[in-house]
Amino acid sequence: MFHQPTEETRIKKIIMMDINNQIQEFNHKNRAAHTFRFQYISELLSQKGIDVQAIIQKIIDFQIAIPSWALGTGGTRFGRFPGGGEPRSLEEKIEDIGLLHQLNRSSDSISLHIPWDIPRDPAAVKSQLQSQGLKIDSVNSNTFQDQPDQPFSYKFGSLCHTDAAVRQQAIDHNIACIEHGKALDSKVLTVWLADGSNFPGQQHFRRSWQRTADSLASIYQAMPHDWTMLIEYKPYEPNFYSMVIPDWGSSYSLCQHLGKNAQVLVDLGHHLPNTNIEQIVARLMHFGRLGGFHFNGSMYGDDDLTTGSIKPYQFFLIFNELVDAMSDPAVKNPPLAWMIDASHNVKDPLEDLMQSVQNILSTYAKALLVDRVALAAAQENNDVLAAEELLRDVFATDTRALVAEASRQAGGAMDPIGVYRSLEIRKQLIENRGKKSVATGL
Ligand code: RM4
Ligand code: MN
Ligand code: MN
Repeated sequence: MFHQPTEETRIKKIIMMDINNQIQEFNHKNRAAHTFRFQYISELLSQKGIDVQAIIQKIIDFQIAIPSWALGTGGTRFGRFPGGGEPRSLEEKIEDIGLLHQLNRSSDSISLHIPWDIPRDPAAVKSQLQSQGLKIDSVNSNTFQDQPDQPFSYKFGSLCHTDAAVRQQAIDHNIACIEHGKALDSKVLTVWLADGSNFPGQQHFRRSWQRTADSLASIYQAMPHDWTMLIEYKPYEPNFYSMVIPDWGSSYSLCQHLGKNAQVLVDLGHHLPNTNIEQIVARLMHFGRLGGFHFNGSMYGDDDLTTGSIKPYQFFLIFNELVDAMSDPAVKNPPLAWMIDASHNVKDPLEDLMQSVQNILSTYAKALLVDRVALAAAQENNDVLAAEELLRDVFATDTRALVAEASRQAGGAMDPIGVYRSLEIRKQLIENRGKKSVATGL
């Protein structure tokens, strides 16, 4: 059941109201150091003819959705080590995201995973979202786990299953997700399938593909005309021999088959080591088929680490392609849905999310600084060194003061994690929700 505001949530709301004052105080205290750093980068960029305020506005406008399933402590198949104060209900998850958004002004939406977070009382959810300045981004279906009350098992797949009754159950679940989304004004359904096989011979590649394509078509037909279906690929896990949708080419082909409202979703961790993700991004945008993006950090696979923590240069090169295509009027790609898809095993989930947002924004800012005219000239002249150095120079530029300034101008904290720590927010959440509270999700 959706929780009515209880005494404890009422108390916490009072604490949250105070945060705005504390943010302003904190900003004021650190003003001198910030001004020094901001003036330095502003002068540096102005000398290059860059409109600094235009860059700041772009950073302010860049909003990243937070998934409802990533507010608790993540685990591995070996264990889980919760830090306490996890949100116990959808209402508390929305509160956490509202808090994040107050701090950084860049997390204005939430992605829901069904059935981990079923909005039982959509009107109440909507009014809570509104009061916290938030909205629903996408609804995400889950046919990778069996629910206690479902008649058929997904052990051998969902939309690809050999049994039509299992496929229908998975189709119906996706349609139910669309209904939940409609009630909350979402317009995006994200489909990630765990379907695949663990052993050679287990699954017929062509037939399982065709069944998946047909099932997706049934879901696509049930979608309102102004909705988008995002199809996410992943090379392995939970199936290790084959996945029905392992790569961008498979997602792309399904989208082509379904229609113009189907788009590919790139999750950064869903690639084998050393894959040239920036090239994939450029290809998909060239085709007008990149619809969504899941940010996270990866060492080997779907590690779901902090965005930008492992390969910051590659992350910058990916953003460079995104910005290049987004700023090219010849590219007819729709606006992208940005989301963090991470799992927090050893960090405080809220701190980890803020760290990811900071890394995303500072990397986006770098990509905005690339001199695209000079880069194109170097490329046309085959001046390899000049082209590479243009990128490396921007990558080495410290853009954090631009992000801090954007947050300050938007009413947020110049140092969101600093404020969060100095206010001991996790301690307050533990006091309100308990040490052993458990969030649904990863
Ligand atoms: C998958 C994929 C999906 C996410 C699930 C929880 O690996 O990244 O986007 O919904 O995990
Ligand atoms: Mn994902
Ligand atoms: Mn994933």
